[in-house]
Amino acid sequence: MTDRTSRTGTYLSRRTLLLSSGVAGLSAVAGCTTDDVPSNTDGTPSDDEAEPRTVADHSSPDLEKWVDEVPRPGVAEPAGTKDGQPYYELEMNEFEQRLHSDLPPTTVWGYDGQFPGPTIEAEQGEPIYVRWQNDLPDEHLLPVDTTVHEEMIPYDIDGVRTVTHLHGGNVEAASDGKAQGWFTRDFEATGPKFEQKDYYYVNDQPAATLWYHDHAVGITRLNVYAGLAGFYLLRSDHERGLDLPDGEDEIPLVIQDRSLDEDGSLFYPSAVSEARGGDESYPETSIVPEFYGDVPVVNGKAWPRLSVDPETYRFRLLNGSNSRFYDLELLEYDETAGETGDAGPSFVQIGNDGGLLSEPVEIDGRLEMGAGQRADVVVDFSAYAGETLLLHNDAPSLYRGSDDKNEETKPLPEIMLIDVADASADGGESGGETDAGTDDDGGTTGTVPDELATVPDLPVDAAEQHRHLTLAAGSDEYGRMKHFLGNREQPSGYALDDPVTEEPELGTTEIWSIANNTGMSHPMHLHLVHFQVLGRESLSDYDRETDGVDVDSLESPEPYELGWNDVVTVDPAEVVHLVVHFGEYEGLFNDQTGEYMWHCHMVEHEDYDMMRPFRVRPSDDAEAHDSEGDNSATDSE
Ligand SMILES: [Cu+2]
Repeated sequence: MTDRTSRTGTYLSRRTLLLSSGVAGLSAVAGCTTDDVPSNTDGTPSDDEAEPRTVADHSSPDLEKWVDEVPRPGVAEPAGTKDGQPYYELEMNEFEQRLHSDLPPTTVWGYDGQFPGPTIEAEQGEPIYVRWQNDLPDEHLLPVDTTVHEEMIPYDIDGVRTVTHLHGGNVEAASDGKAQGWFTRDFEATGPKFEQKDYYYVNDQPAATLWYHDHAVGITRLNVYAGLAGFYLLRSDHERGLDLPDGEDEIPLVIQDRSLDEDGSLFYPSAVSEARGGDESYPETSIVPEFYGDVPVVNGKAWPRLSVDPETYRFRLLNGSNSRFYDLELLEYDETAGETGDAGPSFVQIGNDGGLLSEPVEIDGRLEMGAGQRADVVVDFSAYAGETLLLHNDAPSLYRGSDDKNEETKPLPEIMLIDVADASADGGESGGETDAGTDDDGGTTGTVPDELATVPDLPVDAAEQHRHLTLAAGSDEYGRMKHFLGNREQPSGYALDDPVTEEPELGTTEIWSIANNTGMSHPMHLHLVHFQVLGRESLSDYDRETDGVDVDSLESPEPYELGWNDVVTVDPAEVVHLVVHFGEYEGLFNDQTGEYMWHCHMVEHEDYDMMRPFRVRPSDDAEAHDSEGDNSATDSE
């Protein structure tokens, strides 16, 4: 009762505060239902002083499911050449796009008028240049919390800060798209780490499903949510030689979750709900701890359906959501009854974040994807002619963490419907296009070869450095939850702008052990490099004072964690051990030095404050050589 009284007092003080500052629309604060929340869409102009809106107060319109066909993202075309290489200009802009047939068009952001942005088709060994142009309006589409990194962000400048990161790109530091390398429209203002307008992607790494997305410090969550993301498919002769499904049978699918208003506009919360700790002490417009939308959006369509023939397809799956985990499986589905049945065709995983696996892996059960992760999978629909399947997700929002029961973090089970055409309709619908695949003798993997690529093991014993890293939770001056990255020397974590603490040497192999001291799972991402997952152990078994890992004693990586990864999920109270090589390795990847980032890929966490730089320093040999040069120059003076 005491608590109840004090909460009432909280509401009153909040109400008083808002009234005195002349802000209308208090029902969200007073915890009323959705019906009572004034809509921005009732004809009154909405402006900066719109009422705070939390996820708990909001429900998206009740849309009919499985109406629209999943579109394919467009393909980017070079604008010309630069230094003899293809040169792209991709413009970030604001436009309207229909996310569902029954909704008015939604104002979104994208690249070249597309959400998701056009796919860049790149070729191994053929570098390209990209100029990421910012042509966005002066004002952000979504509510901006100006307390996030206010010490380093000039929130009063005109224009929206953006910077595009090629996720999974083994690229030079100046083209990495780091958080503080932002720029506004026409490069009018630039961040302290901005270096150049044209990014150079050397494409000297295995063929892989990469993607590009915004990375501007403090507002990445908002820029990505508004739509700034797209695919970057790196291909190679080797991959083509595998004769995997291609053309119409290769489909990139980016899975996102959004919340929408009745007028079709994107909803993103401007305040933290009470259930997540929000109270009157929080800033007027506040970053939220995580974001979970109630509408699945695949390639920019809400509740979509995908029509396939009863044959083998290649799906390039990308979790492009802000915070949400997915645990995916195809289930038989009775569309009339709205009921799921038995398991459908399994995912046969052929590639991971950083390229092809050594051999196909049939996923027995669910395929897990944290934010930012890709899964290159093959699915054989030949036994499901005429059937309907559901792409089903059973991951709770906070995943294997705590506090996953409150209303705003509810799961999103239904993602996409798949209609498998009748076998008899195949010839008519495909317009005479036929696929090879008559030589299927590989059992469950259909036309997929037994050997896909050479993925050398990184030798753990050769690791020259063992980094003991931490994920930590804390709070800010307003009492809001905040996450940090730390290490053995400072387990409670560092600020983004504290001096660089992780400085691997080019040409060396390291072990990165990431210990999760928080109450929820985090998908951890390293820029520049791809790593291999050695395994997991519980925090209680982990000795952070001792270097070296006994791999045999660890819980093995999941089947979908084999090969080259750039994101790995670390659960609460566990340690994940990675082995990573910095620089070229057995003809794979390339040498780069300089500053990059590592961070949680839940973008709400990345913004606040789960992101740190690391710096790859030149090899000691090179440094010795450089200092010799310096000395001789000094001598000659
Ligand atoms: Cu996180």
